[in-house]
Amino acid sequence: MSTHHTACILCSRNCGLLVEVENEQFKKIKGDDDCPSSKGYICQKAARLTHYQSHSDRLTHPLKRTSDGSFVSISWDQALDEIAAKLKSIKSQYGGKAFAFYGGGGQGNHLGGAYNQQLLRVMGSRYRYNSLAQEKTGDFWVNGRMFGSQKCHTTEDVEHADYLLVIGANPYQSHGIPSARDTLKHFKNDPAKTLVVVDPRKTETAKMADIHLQLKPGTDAYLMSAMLSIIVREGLHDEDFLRTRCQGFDAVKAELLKVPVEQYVQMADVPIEAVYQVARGYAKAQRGCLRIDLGIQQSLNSTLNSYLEKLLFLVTGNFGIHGGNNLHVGLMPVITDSDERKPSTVRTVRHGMFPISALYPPNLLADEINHDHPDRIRALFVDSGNPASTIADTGKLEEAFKKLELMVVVDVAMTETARHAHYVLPAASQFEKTEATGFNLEFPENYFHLRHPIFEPTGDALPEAEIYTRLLEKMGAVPKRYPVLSFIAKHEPKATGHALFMGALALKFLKQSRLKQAPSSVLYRTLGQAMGPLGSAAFLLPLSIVFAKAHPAAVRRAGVQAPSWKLGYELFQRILNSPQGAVVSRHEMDDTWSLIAHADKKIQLADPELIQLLVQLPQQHIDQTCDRFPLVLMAGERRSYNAQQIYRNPAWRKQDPHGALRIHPDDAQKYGLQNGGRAMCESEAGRIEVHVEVDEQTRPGFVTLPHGYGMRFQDSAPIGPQINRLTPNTRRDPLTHTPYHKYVPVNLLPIAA
Ligand SMILES: Nc1nc2c(c(=O)[nH]1)N[C@H]1C(S)=C(S)[C@@H](COP(=O)(O)OP(=O)(O)OC[C@H]3O[C@@H](n4cnc5c(=O)[nH]c(N)nc54)[C@H](O)[C@@H]3O)O[C@H]1N2
Ligand SMILES: Nc1nc2c(c(=O)[nH]1)N[C@H]1C(S)=C(S)[C@@H](COP(=O)(O)OP(=O)(O)OC[C@H]3O[C@@H](n4cnc5c(=O)[nH]c(N)nc54)[C@H](O)[C@@H]3O)O[C@H]1N2
Ligand code: SF4
Ligand SMILES: [Mo]
Repeated sequence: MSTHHTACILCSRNCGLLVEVENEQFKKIKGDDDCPSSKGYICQKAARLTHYQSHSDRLTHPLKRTSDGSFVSISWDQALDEIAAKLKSIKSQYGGKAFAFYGGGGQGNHLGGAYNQQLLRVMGSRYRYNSLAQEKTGDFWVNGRMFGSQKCHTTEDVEHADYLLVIGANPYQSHGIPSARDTLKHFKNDPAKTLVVVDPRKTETAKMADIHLQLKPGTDAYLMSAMLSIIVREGLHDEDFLRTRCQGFDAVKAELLKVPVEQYVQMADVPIEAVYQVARGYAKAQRGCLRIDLGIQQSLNSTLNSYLEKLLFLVTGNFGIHGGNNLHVGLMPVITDSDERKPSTVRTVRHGMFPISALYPPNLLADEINHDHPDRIRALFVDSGNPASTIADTGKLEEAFKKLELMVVVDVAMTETARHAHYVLPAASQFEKTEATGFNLEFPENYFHLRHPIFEPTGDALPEAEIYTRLLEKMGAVPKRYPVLSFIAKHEPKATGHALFMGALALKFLKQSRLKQAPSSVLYRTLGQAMGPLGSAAFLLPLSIVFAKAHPAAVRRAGVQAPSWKLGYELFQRILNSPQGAVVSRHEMDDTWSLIAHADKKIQLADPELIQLLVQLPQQHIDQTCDRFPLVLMAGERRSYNAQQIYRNPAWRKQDPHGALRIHPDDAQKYGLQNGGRAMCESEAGRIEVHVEVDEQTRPGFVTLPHGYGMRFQDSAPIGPQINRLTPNTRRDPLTHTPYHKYVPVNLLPIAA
């Protein structure tokens, strides 16, 4: 028996775990008290990680699809030789635009991203599609305008807040904030703290709240505008903060004063006194904090929602303070900047869509594959995602997949997407390789957790670092050996802290500039080889050096001590030597201002495109239901027993085996439905059968189906609802094309027992 530090890989929190292992199996899983970010916290899902690590649908060998649709096992060499040849022929015939990449990292696996993005570069393509562009790109785009770069991402210091406003999020189930349930309990039990929840359903989080505004779905833009209007009308805005830290408040104020408060609150259908109470309470709070998520990011007016949400914490000055909202740093840059106004912007062929944070919207992927233009997408790599289940309009996507000349899936399990691929490549699981999270979004303290491998890879599975490096070698994009670099990496004394190696590497890139397309693979084959099992993390060395150079005082405050030239190296060593996770920087609150990317270090409140969204609000439809589809479906609710597409074996669930549709008793009666009965749920995109759960907590007119169901297991039929058969890819934000998953007009018809 052995004990290991690792982390849960089911959600972005990546809580630290201490696991006992026996006979290549998890024996015991508990929260790791030594993990500096989660400090022992876990939720009920982590103890079942065996359902991810070892199950019968794990991929064990590279597979190739045959003409009759079945798969045969082939060797790695055959698979990668054939894929390399096909990629090269597609590139030479059609150019880089014919290639797209989907996914590239999930809830806990972000090292692979450093390797797979090299393939895009080598193919000469910019088309990275990723789930973040199903939720967060509206937010990133607004950040670009307000803070000067899409890299400027805001976070929330929930734990130290005394007034927490949660809009469109259910952290009790979905987490996303540190130690969510404990933190919420503090709010519930501490009379000095106030919790407000804005949600059409009385969720587990709403039940703990002092005030719950059970608004009409899709009306948050009206509610937030009304709150902002009340705040400026009553002079509750933070004059001092707005003058010293922001630009453009007067223009915003002029628009907010025009808001018809009563009318907007009526549209949201919540009590007006409660809205005044919340607007005043939040504005006057010492430490007011705002937490938002998919409820406003995947519903009507989502980009405007992202703007209004930020105005709420900026206008009230709840920014750059303990217990407020803040900008943050990060060692591994998951969010990048791609300002579409730059001439170098590459747009998609069919929709002319630009990238946001270098990501293209999944909502458009099927259309960009399935059309007649010679520059359409012809080859697709999918890694760490299951788009056949998770992108809007599954039916359209399945049609599009048939048009691909090459489709390759890299996954740990046989997914719904993999079933459509020409080649399926088995990745080592996140407990069988070195891995790390990229979602370290904390401020003022930031962490990094490099997890060490615990098990041997299953069958022939390989880590992504090895898969992509081998593929690039076979494509002739990188050499296999680097004798000089490897020699230096192996023999460099500790005293020079990899400085000689970095110097030699820079020289190599200077001489052979095409290697700059694949720096992670070069590091992996040289320094990585000298690092043993942690070799795929070699690319963290230059990132650590850059990070230490940018934030030397914060890195030193975190306890890393070394002269400036060696600080990055020491930080790298700390990361390698901290299997329980490491603190990498400790900032001072005032560092927030230096993180703003605008040259004047001020926040731009009144970008004309943002103001325009606000001005246009009165022209938007507040109700998109109709006689044919009279109910609003939230397609994709986080519950106790869903975890993305990660746990495939249904045996992990203690309840809700069917992933039932929740409906208010009055609606159940109206539509002739019974608790435990079945119904046909239909939308303009498709229809699926669902199980009915009558639920007092949801708002009449609003029904919910869970995220994270609809997978097949051991060749079974789909288990639970395949929600994206119901979501049309046309219902989306007009600017960013993020889907309205939380607002799908549907109808329900009873199915006789
Ligand atoms: N258990 C579990 N946890 C998860 C995941 C999982 O699969 N399972 N997935 C993870 C991922 S990838 C993400 S992105 C997060 C998402 O986390 P959340 O966004 O917190 O989760 P959701 O349940 O999708 O939606 C949040 C809330 O939005 C509400 N809502 C729906 N429509 C509206 C509306 O019009 N206005 C408002 N104000 N609220 C509305 C819903 O009732 C719901 O309570 O969860 C993460 N955590
Ligand atoms: N209707 C509707 N659709 C939604 C949502 C919704 O609320 N409603 N939510 C959206 C959101 S917020 C998100 S984040 C997406 C999530 O959807 P996806 O982006 O598709 O991601 P996951 O469901 O997390 O799937 C992760 C995949 O990675 C695989 N995997 C796990 N570990 C590894 C590894 O180490 N290497 C490799 N190569 N693969 C691995 C798993 O087997 C699984 O197939 O769904 C989106 N889709
Ligand atoms: S599911 Fe999320 S909150 Fe729960 S233990 Fe895993 S990482 Fe932590
Ligand atoms: Mo997500």
